[in-house]
Amino acid sequence: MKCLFYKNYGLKVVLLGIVMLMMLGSTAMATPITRLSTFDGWDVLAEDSHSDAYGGSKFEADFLFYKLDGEELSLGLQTRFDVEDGKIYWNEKKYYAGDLALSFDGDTSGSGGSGYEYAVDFGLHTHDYYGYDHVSFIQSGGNDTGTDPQGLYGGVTWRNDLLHPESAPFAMDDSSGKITDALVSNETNTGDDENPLWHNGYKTYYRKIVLNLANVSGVSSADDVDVHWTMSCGNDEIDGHIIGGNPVPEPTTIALLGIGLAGFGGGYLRRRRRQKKSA
Ligand SMILES: [Ca+2]
Ligand SMILES: [Ca+2]
Ligand SMILES: [Ca+2]
Repeated sequence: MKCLFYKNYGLKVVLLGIVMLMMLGSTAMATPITRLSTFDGWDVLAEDSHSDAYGGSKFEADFLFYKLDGEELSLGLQTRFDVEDGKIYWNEKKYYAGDLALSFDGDTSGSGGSGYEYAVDFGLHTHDYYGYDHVSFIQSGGNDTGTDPQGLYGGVTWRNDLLHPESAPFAMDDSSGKITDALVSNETNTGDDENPLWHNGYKTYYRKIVLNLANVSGVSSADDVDVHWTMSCGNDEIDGHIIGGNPVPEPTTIALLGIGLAGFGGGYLRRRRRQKKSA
């Protein structure tokens, strides 16, 4: 939802009219992205914009879901990026899925995603943006293997060879080690259509993990949980935040509402902000 704030009430009616027309337009053009039926019964942790990825649909992160049952935390990612085998080939270049970044202390500040001290590795083979360098915490002969065993890792540092650095953190570069399995599920069948990868006209993929928070030192279900995910270019990202078992919508600044409107609004356009929705 786009919100505008004006000082000049003389222009208010005119600008509100324009905004309403834009909203009607975006509604008419909206893509019918809804939750996969495999996430029926889960809560929405974050619903990202369904049309904000650089490079288009193949890079769209759409939803994070969660379930909290005592100390057992389930997290789900729904994205049109291929997180089944973890890579796509597009425009003569390969792109790779990142790891799921987690923080349990309510603080995600710090450069390069250093506020995310934990990662769930999907066990995928990961490269940097240019596709030259493997990315993993397991070093072999001085070279990354590119693949870590799936699971929850602590003491994580991040590798951020991103085209869009604002999407950091990307992939686990180092770690104090694997804490526990995370029971990754990436069944091909999305449960929605006859062709299992298709959902409402788009190829759609998902990953599910289950963590027992009792395995994470000093963490309980009542604590803050921050979740972040992106891919090797950073073309899109998604962020979720749970406090005391409830999701918190997080505002994110958008680049520009539109050159035309920005020009028209001029000095009256004080602030542009996108509020990430939590349905
Ligand atoms: Ca998106
Ligand atoms: Ca943190
Ligand atoms: Ca990895």
